[in-house]
Amino acid sequence: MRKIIHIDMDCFYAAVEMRDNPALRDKPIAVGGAANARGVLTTCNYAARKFGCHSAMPTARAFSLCPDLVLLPVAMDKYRAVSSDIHTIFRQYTDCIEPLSLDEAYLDVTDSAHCQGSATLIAQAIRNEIAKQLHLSASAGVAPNKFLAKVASDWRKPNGQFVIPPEAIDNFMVPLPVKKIPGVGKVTAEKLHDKGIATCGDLQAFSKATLIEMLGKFGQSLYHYCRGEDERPVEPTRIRKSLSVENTYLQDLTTLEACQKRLPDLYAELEVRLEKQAKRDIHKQFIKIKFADFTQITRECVVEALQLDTFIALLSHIETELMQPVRLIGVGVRFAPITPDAQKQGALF
Ligand code: TTP
Ligand code: MG
Repeated sequence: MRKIIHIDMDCFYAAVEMRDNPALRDKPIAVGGAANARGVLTTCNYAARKFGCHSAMPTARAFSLCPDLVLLPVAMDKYRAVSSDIHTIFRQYTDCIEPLSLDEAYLDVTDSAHCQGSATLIAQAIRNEIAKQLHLSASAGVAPNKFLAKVASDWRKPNGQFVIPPEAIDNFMVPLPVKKIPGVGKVTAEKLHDKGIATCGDLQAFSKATLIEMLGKFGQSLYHYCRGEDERPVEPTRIRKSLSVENTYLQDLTTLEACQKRLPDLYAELEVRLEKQAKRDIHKQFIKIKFADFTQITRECVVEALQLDTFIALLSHIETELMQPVRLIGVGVRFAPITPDAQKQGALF
């Protein structure tokens, strides 16, 4: 039986901004892009959430809900530095840490000797250290697996923790709404609701085969999740080797020019994704094309720095006469390997 802690910082980017400028503390604040540039909120504090503001909401809409909202630009480097400090605290308790984003991580403390081996006390201690050293609040979930720990960390948010011991799993799962399962978004939830399934208890009545038929591969995970089962280990060395974004087009693209026109949008999205993670040296850029018959090719080249023009060049090197209609374009980068030193400094997330 494992002991897993899932830690999730409370309104992370907004909390960092409030900490660094106490005058903001009692105001509704959000971090995100400007209203006039089709910006969206990356997050907002709890005062703003009371007005109905939330992550991914268009900034213009947020201002219409909350005219006094204080909007701050996204300061990624600052959040990365704080994230690194949080991981330094984690590492005092275990090396088995799997970051999910800057503000979220799984910790496997099964073999930790700290706090008499109590995962509950370790979670408490980590949250205390985060509060004491960094003046930020975190929430934690403690459970025998990753799935339950993640659900649990949301249970007493903000600044709380919730423990699901093995003997409590069955009672916890039966009434749990399906939309609390990570990975069940709006679409899946609606699909399930249409079948009269609202809770994990409802889901438990379905066979694995039926769930797979209904939801594809995710149906198999769901079969286990709705019983509170999850065998996935915490994977501490999830070092990204590459990062890419891709898009499948509603209508196949039939000319090189039509393909080229799609590159700036893909490039912009790639830049956003790169922004969100630790700074890494980029070694290569690649482009991936999937044709109408589902065959695909990739082309890549070594680069010193990321450039849109490189993708345009890679695309034009693909023999146009061989081209069938294109259904998908992807653009991405491959990272240079991380040195052990950088690894120690926690530059992985
Ligand atoms: P979350 O943990 O989802 O949100 P949060 O920490 O702001 O709030 P909560 O108290 O509910 O945990 O995301 C962590 C950070 O990731 C968040 O502060 C901003 C960023 N983020 C985005 O950039 N875009 C998004 O759509 C979401 C959800 C988060
Ligand atoms: Mg969070």
